[in-house]
Amino acid sequence: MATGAKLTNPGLTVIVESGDGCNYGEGGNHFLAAIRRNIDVTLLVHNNQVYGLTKGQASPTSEPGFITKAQPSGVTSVPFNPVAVVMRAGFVARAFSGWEDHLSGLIQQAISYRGFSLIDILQPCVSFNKVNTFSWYKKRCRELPVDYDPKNREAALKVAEEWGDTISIGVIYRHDRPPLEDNFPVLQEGPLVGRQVDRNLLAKVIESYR
Ligand SMILES: Cc1ncc(C[n+]2csc(CCOP(=O)(O)OP(=O)(O)O)c2C)c(N)n1
Ligand SMILES: [Mg+2]
Repeated sequence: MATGAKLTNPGLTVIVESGDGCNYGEGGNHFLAAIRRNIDVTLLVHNNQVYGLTKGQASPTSEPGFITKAQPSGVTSVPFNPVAVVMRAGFVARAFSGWEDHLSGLIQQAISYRGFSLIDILQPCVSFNKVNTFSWYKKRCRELPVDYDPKNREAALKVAEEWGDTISIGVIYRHDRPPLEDNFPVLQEGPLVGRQVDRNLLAKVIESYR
């Protein structure tokens, strides 16, 4: 829906909000397509490392060994690393919901970036995740140093892979690449939303399917 809205009316600022399960699990195919296309939308993922709404099944970002009603012997799959995957697009940040001012600064940067931007926001699920709690994240989250260069892809991959006693927070990778809208031939004559529909032509198309 976000891709459709942006392509029809590129003047819109499009922000998508969703969970780790919805984005990296159920909607994973859309997520990968958006990265590859580099559509100019901002994706905010509320990553609590669990399917919360459906009452606590493991999500693609759940920790190995995480025990749930659906995974009683613990998760055995390797967790998905969204931050490392998005490096095919252009703007990827990791945030912590406990640092509101820092997070709002990241959201501003992501919105002004032209192309696909992801902020993976680490945040607790107080009902169904008793492992990755507020204090668990608080103990580990560290802001990236001021001299960190988000254009350095190799360094960014290392930071993205880091997931243990320290989890880096901030803009991990940023590189400029033309967004999908710039390369979409039909948009070169202006946004679709402002164009008139040729009713006669439309009637002919519909007629051809009868
Ligand atoms: C395609 C599809 N599959 C399954 C569901 C059922 N469903 C609704 S919410 C949800 C879990 C969402 O988890 P997450 O995105 O992590 O959000 P949270 O509740 O943790 O914030 C599922 C499986 C759905 N809505 N759509
Ligand atoms: Mg979730």
